[in-house]
Amino acid sequence: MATSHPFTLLDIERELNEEQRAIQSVTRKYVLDRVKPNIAQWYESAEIPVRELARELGSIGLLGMHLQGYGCAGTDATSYGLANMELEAGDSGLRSLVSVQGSLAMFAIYEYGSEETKKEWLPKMATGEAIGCFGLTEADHGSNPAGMLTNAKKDGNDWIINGNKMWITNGNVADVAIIWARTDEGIRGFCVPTTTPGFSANLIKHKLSLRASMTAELVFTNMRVPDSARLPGATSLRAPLMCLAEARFGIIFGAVGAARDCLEVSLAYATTREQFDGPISRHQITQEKFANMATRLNTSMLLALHIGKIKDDNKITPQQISMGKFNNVHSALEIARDARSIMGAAGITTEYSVFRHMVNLETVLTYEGTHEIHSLVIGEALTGISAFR
Ligand code: TGC
Ligand code: FAD
Repeated sequence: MATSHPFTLLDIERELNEEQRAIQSVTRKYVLDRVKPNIAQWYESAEIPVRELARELGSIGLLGMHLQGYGCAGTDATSYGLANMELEAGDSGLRSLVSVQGSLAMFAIYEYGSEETKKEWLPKMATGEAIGCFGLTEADHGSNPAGMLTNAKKDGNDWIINGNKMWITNGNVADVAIIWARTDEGIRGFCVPTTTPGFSANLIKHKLSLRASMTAELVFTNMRVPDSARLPGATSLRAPLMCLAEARFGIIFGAVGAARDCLEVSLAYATTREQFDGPISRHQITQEKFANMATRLNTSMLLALHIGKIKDDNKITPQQISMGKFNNVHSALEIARDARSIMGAAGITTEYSVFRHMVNLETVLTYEGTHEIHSLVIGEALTGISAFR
């Protein structure tokens, strides 16, 4: 018996309502038509048409889709998760584009910005006309953003910002940057047009993972911004960490998408690839790999949907999100590695998606809180002891 879809075994799709299925199906079609035929070339050349894609993703309502008003679609969290899943089945870089735009940059403005800032930026970010980036990480402060050195000093009604941010997705193509900086009163967020004098961005080259995504260093040199650029609702490190919780939620589903694609591709390959006078799918070791992969995949999907339901009930905690990312990204990597091994030499090329997903997932394991950081969040929840320091 061959199953056409890895989720058929547990009939997981019965968990979804009509609207969620519709959003998933529109996103899946977009990925099939627009991303799958081009992604290998974008990945190899490390050039992705971010502006074009942003407009297309905006036109199908995927940018900031879980936010209400200001041109955003206002869907439930689970639908947003499912869209992330389909996007990441295409490539983690595409999901990153949508995560950074909607969950980090737009969410920061939506949750913490003034009404004026929201009206100025959110509608054009929802259509993809304007691209946002989110600058939290610094070269020496990745897992520990509380140690950031980028600083903002008050000067009359303005702020002068100095410092650097590192590893910033779309930093070199963004129209607007959300910048987190230390002030005399604590950590604050600023919404800064990238045309502001003193702002510059340098593309980070030679990445071997997430090549279909731009990553940049941001440099701020005596960058003067008015007090209206400050996000008034953001009054401590809690604000950027709340944004991260939004984006991590999308990754919980996204990782399932990358893993699903690996399983589908390797399953199709194994049923047609012959060795020792028959398909390699008949070998017990290969079947055990598929059993592990499918079980991990379905478990991850159930976890994602469970966390989606809690988020839709507005009861989600950071610890629950950490457990979702901790499990689902790690499982996706295991699935990708098994898929790669099943495909032998063919598995290492860009002709198939599995190696690309596998190396992308190495980044996904690191960004939005490393696997170790999430294990410590869960450990703290269980023991009551913080082991970060
Ligand atoms: P700590 O003292 O624990 O917390 C400070 C305040 O924040 C609150 N909080 C959270 N709120 C929401 N969500 C969370 N996950 C939260 N974690 C903590 C906390 O309650 C407290 O609030 P308050 O009101 O009491 O002040 O902070 P800490 O300095 O000890 O750090 C804790 C730690 C290590 C968990 C945190 O620093 C952390 O998560 N580090 C990882 C950094 C990280 O994930 N960076 C990601 C950068 S963005 C990115 O990678 C984008 S990738 C592109 C893409 O998504 O595709
Ligand atoms: P480090 O923090 O130096 O960690 C190195 C190792 O030490 C890891 O294994 C880590 O788990 C471990 N470690 C650290 N502290 C502890 C501890 N207390 N206990 C146990 N182990 C620990 N950031 C942004 O702000 N915006 C973006 O748009 C963005 N996009 C990114 C895109 C890409 C492609 C990449 C690769 C990164 C991006 N990041 C972004 C940065 C990302 O969030 C950081 O890389 C991540 O938070 C880890 O920081 P680090 O790389 O400095 O690693």
